[in-house]
Amino acid sequence: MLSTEQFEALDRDGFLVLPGLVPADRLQQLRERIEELFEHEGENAGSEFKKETGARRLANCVDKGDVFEWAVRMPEVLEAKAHILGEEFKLSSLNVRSTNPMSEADQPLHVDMNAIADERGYWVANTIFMLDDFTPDNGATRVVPGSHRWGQRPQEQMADPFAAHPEQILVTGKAGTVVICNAHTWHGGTANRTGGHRRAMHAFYCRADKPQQQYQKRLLRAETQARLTPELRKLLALDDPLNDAISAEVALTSGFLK
Ligand SMILES: O=C(O)CCC(=O)C(=O)O
Repeated sequence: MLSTEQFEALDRDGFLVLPGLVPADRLQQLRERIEELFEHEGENAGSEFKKETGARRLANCVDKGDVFEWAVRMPEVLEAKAHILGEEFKLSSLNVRSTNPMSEADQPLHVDMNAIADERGYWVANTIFMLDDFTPDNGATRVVPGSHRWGQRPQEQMADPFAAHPEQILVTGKAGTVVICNAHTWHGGTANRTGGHRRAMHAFYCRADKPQQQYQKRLLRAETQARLTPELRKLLALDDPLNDAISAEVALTSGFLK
């Protein structure tokens, strides 16, 4: 499904922008369900993972409606993940991050899970679903192209990872765009200087031998686990003893700059 040129761009830049991948009806269903969840969860929203000043967050989204299930098994996304991580990978978490109107601060540049590629290669890969247009003013994600190849973390190389990096670019696009991200690439959300929310959903994957950010087997209710297809059970590593051994302890402890 992805072309040779797209794979080359992903390898070179560490991210790939795929416009128009989410159909309008899916986009609408997602936005509606997400707003329902923010309303319903109130102060607890995001608490399975973390809360963040300046942004609304939801975590553990596979457990929160079947509208989320298709997102974690989109063929284009899975193909790109296999390219980055190798054939053996799993979902690490499915979260929503919505930058508040007039939020003042950029996130620091970071790599997800603080991950550095090891002797087997890359082990984290993220996906940003733009649920609203990402514009230069509303908190679009900043990315430093090629930084996944440096084998370094921003907080060790920059005096101030909150500051602008000379090589950073803003990833803008229309709602429905999907950004595939090698999550070793330095990136972060930016300040939202508009009066509207900027909503994104993050489908985050990791290599099979690494811990999940959110241990799906513990977080998903029994009724959710019972309805998942074998394909999804495998993708979430629900029947994987190795995952049980490595994910239970670190679950819920990892965030950027930790
Ligand atoms: O929402 C974004 O633009 C990026 C968020 C991100 O990188 C994070 O929360 O780790």
